[in-house]
Amino acid sequence: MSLTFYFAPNSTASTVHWTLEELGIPYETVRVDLQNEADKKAKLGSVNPNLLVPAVVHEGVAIFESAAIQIYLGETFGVERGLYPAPGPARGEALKWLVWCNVHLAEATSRWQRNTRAQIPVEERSAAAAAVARKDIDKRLAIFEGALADRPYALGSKPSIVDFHLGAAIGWMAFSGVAMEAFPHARAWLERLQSRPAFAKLRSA
Ligand SMILES: N[C@@H](CCC(=O)N[C@@H](CS)C(=O)NCC(=O)O)C(=O)O
Repeated sequence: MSLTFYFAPNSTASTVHWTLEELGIPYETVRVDLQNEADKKAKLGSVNPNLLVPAVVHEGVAIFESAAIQIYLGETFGVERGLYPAPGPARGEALKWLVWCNVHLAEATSRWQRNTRAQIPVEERSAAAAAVARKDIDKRLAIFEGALADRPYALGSKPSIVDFHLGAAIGWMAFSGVAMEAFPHARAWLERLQSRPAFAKLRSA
């Protein structure tokens, strides 16, 4: 089995990194310097034409887009390890949250970043757009907060790849200054997840 993981620390790749650590499968890493165009082209050029991390190459096949990678890892390795549901309604719920995270939650997050990050030229940023995006993040976090009202993890009583994916994304948001006080269930969920040994491994990568 050969699996190579292309990543940068503190990036969207942390979603997949968390899953790989929790699965406990062997993998090699290629660390990409996202500030260095030549490094991105050299390492990602043949793997992800978007030149973005994460990407994986499994048995010679390149897969990009974090949600697609999580679904693939879940189906291939996660079901037998109890970290991803077998086909059926629970699988549907897993897919729902993975896609929601990347399409709906990430949309507001990237709008917020786009209008606040110091790397973006000031004339291309809008304080008004940033404020709208920030409110949208809270509205979307409230949806996940509601889902956690009767369960400790996204799919029920046990943690799954869905939690590692959302945990990395929402953990990054909290780290970037999104206050979690209004979302007590999500905050407690995040604390539970971040106490896992796999999370410590991401932080030292
Ligand atoms: N939709 C993609 C987003 C990936 C993405 O935006 N990755 C960022 C890091 S957080 C990246 O590689 N950026 C490099 C660049 O913009 O040059 C996914 O979920 O995999």
